[in-house]
Amino acid sequence: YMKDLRSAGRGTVKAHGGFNANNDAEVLFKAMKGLGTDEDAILQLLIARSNAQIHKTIIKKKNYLLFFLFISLGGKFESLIVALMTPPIMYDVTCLRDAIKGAGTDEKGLIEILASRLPNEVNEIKSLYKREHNDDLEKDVTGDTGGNFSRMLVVLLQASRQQGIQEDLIQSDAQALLAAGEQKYGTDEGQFITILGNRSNAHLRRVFEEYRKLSGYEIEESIQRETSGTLQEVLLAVVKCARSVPGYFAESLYNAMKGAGTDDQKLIRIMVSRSEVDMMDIRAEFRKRFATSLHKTIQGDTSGDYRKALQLLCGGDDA
Ligand SMILES: *[C@@H]1O[C@H](CO)[C@@H](O)[C@H](O)[C@H]1NC(C)=O
Ligand SMILES: *[C@@H]1O[C@H](CO)[C@@H](O)[C@H](O)[C@H]1NC(C)=O
Ligand SMILES: [Ca+2]
Repeated sequence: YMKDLRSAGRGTVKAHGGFNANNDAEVLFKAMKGLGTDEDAILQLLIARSNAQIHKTIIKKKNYLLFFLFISLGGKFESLIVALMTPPIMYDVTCLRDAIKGAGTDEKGLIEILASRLPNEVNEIKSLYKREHNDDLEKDVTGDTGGNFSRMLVVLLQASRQQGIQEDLIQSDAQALLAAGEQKYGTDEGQFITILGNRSNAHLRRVFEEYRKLSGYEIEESIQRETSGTLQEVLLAVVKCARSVPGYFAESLYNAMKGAGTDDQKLIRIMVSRSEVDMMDIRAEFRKRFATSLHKTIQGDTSGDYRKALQLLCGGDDA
């Protein structure tokens, strides 16, 4: 499916037709060696290549390239370039590892990745995590989180969503959600976890529609009333992804930049991980939901080479 998405051409970063790994390695090497670094040359080249092509280039001059890169760039710009040079599944593994093993736990990072990735991607992430760190991702996640939030993350990690729409379950799922929340004193959180964690996105969209007819509420409103804290956050993320993954990321990008300060970690993570997948759709959703474009928001919130790189990943403005 990921391959389908990539070849559907909804990304802003694409494979370059006249690609030659030797030539690219040469250009990058020249841009990085000597005094100073030609950031512009690095950027222009990296953004005009797919991640797989960047990989073939790096393999050519592996150690030198990374060595020069690390001593040359620094800060947010370096984080972004290193992210661009990392294969997608490896990048997810690195972000998850950082979210768990860094100081404290980055629950928002865990939620973003586990709620939005497809079952087959989650499975690839788990095996690569094991190979890279010789640890079990599920064990690491449960070691760092607790309660029903932890249970929901485990269900997402099990990646056992049913496929398609089960017509005979739509009505009973909507009814079960209503009985577990609005119609109950307290909340049966387990019921929310089971339904939101195990059904396909297409099925969930039908359940939400039925839920609104039954109760008069959007499912988001009920989740907000019936749950709290990180469990609420992960359930809302799953609902938003079921409605629209690009919509979820457009909103996340908006939140990363709105107000004073910027969540650069999140900004980099989303801009890089979606650039080959669905950035065109994210841009369109951003424009639709907010009174401005993603390109202009980046313009106002960042600066220097970092801004230039993010805007290139954005791929253009939307009027
Ligand atoms: C988690 O959900 C279960 C099942 O709904 C419930 O019995 C339990 O009290 C919940 N745990 C917490 C900490 O709220
Ligand atoms: C669904 O989620 C629950 C956790 O609430 C899990 O125990 C169960 O095995 C999952 N799978 C199915 C098919 O319901
Ligand atoms: Ca209730």
